[in-house]
Amino acid sequence: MAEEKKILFSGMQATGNLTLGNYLGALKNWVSLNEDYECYYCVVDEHSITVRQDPAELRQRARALLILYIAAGLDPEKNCIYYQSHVSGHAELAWILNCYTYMGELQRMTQFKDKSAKHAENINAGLFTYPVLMAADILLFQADVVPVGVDQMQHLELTRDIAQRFNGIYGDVFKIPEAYIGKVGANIKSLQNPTKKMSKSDENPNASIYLMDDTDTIIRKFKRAVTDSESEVRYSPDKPGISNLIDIYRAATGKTVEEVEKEFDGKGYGDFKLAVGEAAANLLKPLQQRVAELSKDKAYIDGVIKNNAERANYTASKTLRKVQKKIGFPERIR
Ligand code: ATP
Ligand code: LTN
Repeated sequence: MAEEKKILFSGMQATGNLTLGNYLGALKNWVSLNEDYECYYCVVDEHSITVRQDPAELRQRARALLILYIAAGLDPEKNCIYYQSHVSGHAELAWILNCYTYMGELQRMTQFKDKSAKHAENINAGLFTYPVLMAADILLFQADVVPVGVDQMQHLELTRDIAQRFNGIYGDVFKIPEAYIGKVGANIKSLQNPTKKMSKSDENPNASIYLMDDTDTIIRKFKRAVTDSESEVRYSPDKPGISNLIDIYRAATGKTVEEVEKEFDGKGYGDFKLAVGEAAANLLKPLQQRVAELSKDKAYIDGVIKNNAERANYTASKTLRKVQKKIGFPERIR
């Protein structure tokens, strides 16, 4: 009998427009993982409301993100792609786990400190307990591995602590998840400040390439990318701007650093920036076309949403029932 696949869970927030960094660093690398793992990719819309959202915009962005998952190549027959808000187990388990998480642990979370400084007018309890909802996401599916960026490692550590604490009291209820360290995805930097990562919440639109940017915009942004005062296309720690552009070019074309350096030997930054812009635009064009096609096929997307929510609910409820029983909630009468 075939060995059962390990479980992988990840999620993205539907806030802001996804960038080339999100694509090259995460989404693009997720596509082949379903060969080795049973994969769950959630649009974490419940996390989004920790910051005030416009309802129509949230609904539209959540759907756009779900479509983008599929357009990037995640086959919804082979990957469970769904909205967090369609599986009530997330919120139910989060409540339970809240009672097994200490204030002190949450006070230490750097994302909470950053976000509460940024949204000083709305430091709500949800923002504080955000990591507990994330722990619930992961533990609900008994995930073995979780692909996350370094900024989320602290939340994953907390998830492990909560799971171990719970298991210590009630026996082996939760699988203890690990960070997924696969083939390391590209780490893309801001075009305006190449020592900072490219981020969808950057206030300067020239700092990020958005996945839906058109070719002219992409080329213009690369033209304006901050580099150095030399003119040699060479990969080096003291040339963060050019090194970032080389990384993007490599990721888009599959070439090696040596090949790129050779290709632009004797040419200036102008030629190189144009080539990177064209390569990035060519990489994104098929993705954009696929998004446009899928967006028109309402019946197909609605079908995916319905079927995958059912699948996710089925799996989630198994863990939830087990947890409820362990902690002493009364049995359901059928
Ligand atoms: P925000 O600006 O709202 O914090 P973000 O753009 O940093 O968002 P996240 O939602 O935190 O993105 O991350 C989604 C996924 O994309 C994560 O797996 C993260 O590691 C990856 N990712 C984000 N930015 C980059 C980047 N510049 N390079 C590589 N991977 C990235
Ligand atoms: N907090 C994450 C998004 C997220 C997530 C998750 C990632 C929510 N739940 C579960 C992995 C697993 C972020 O902001 N990138």
